[in-house]
Amino acid sequence: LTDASLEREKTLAMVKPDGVLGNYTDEIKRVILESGFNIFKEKISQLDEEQTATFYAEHYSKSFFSSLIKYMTRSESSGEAMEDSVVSVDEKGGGGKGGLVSIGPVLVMVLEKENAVADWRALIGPTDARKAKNTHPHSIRAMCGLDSEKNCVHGSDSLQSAQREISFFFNEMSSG
Ligand code: RTP
Ligand code: MG
Repeated sequence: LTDASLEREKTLAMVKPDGVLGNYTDEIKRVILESGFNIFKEKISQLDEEQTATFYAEHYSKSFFSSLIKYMTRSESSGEAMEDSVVSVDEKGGGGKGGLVSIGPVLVMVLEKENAVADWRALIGPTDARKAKNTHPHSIRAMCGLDSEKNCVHGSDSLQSAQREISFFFNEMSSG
């Protein structure tokens, strides 16, 4: 760690399964770097239902909670992109039990810059991607989101959330 990286604010960014499977990762990372963030850490991960429920625990009582779990774990088939990803996993023999195996890969990144939490939230735009397309046409959710659920990316909503979410994904003893 350099002194500079210790001082700069950090936030957790995630490209959700629709963003990864829609091949938006490179474009999103280009926008991140052009906007002055440093990508301090990154990894591809895969959330199961329990991990998603923990990550989004604040929404446990919301009407959209079970739908959110399915979206983030990609545990329910819907649409052609989904079926394509299922087929490719099966062809690679990814733990198939004779049936379809669905996966919801996510790319998680620790972004750092001055005012990282608020600036990343501003860059991704409003939760509802349909609204983003109308009112924030240059936002990331306008670029790759679909609606109020399938919105392509996540951003920590406070410094406290950022600390919790960064340790949720990056607390391994071996990581630097
Ligand atoms: P995120 O936490 O993923 O960055 O999104 P956010 O702060 O903009 O929105 P939040 O209220 O925290 O909601 C978390 C995620 O739940 C899904 N959602 N679905 N169907 C719905 O009305 C609805 N509302 C929210 C979205 O995937 C949202 O990002
Ligand atoms: Mg949120």
